[in-house]
Amino acid sequence: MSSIKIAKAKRLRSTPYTSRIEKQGVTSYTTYNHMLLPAGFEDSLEESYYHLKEHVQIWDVAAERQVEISGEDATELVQLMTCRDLSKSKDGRCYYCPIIDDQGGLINDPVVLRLNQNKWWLSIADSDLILFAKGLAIGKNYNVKIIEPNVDIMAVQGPKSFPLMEKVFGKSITDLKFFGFDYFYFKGSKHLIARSGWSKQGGYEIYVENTQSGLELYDYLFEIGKEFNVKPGCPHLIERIESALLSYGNDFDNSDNPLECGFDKYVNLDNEVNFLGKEKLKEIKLRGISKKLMGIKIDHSEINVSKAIEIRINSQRIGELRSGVYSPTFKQVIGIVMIDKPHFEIDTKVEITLNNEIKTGVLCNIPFV
Ligand code: THG
Repeated sequence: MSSIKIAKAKRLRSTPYTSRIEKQGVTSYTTYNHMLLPAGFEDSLEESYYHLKEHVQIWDVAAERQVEISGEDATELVQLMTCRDLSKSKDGRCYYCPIIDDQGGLINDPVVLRLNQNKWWLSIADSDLILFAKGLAIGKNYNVKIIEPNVDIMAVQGPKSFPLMEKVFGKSITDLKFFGFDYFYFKGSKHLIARSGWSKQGGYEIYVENTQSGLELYDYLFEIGKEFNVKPGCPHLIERIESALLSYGNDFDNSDNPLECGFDKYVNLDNEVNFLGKEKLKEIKLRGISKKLMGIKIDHSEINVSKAIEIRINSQRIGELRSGVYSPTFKQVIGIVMIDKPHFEIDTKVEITLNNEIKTGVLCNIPFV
């Protein structure tokens, strides 16, 4: 593969951690919310995969930007944008929420944090949710304030994140439940920390507001993390596909609805909660979906996906592959595919052309087992 430099600019924002990860050997970036998101370090993809599954990594995920919605109509606006019922939500909890438009098309899939009744953070995937929120607020004449606050997330991921974080913040941090958050002190500065992160290896996300203290904490985690074999890392292609953590813009986008993407458990159509696209989703549910996001396993040892790749049966297109990687665990290529009706049945045999050769794949459910 050729390696081409990325041209930095103000528009392509750096993070407070950028200078540190560049000293630590970052080798590639992607962009996310108009910001740099590290995509690899000096270790190979497989080395970092095993490291993440056994030890602990610190990730610069500041590109997961916050959309802060506050004011007396904040809750109504947040609920208007998501098909997940937030009526029983609680302060100090995170909620994974599909954000949809009036047609039921997905706009984003943030982790939503309820700071309090009148203040929410939407920790967004890669689309300009803030513009959608502002447009709705203007149209609805809501009394809300919508900003992107200075919050730069640092994730601590991997099984040894638990002893590492306990060493820094004390025993109480291990009481945090999955998708709960609370405030913890580091050398006198308060930090919001959630038990969450874009891996299934366990860990935390530190929502750094006090940059100075956050950078000290970053350095400290590496200093005292030596005994846990801490390394810098980033969201991991193999791990996230195996774990079926979906990526907006890759696996789904505005042309897909939450029922097609398997987000059924975050779709509440049976009560009085008011959100955009609700009637549309009811219609779709009644009629049945016309395509479905699934997994695929392909007998092959490598793949590089930079655009959708056609999936066929007897040379007829029946869908497309949207993400894929060689999995050292399954010892084959695994991928995320969108498959048209009526072909979205598990164990269906399909064809895909990789490196000019026709390969055989089998459809399966996600997460992969
Ligand atoms: N953390 C934070 N912000 C984020 C992400 C994150 N913003 C962008 C992106 N990631 C949003 N996408 C996801 C996708 C999946 C999950 C979180 C964010 C996730 N899902 C769990 C699962 O699938 O098992 C749990 C969901 C649930 O049931 O509540 O964690 O990673 N801050």
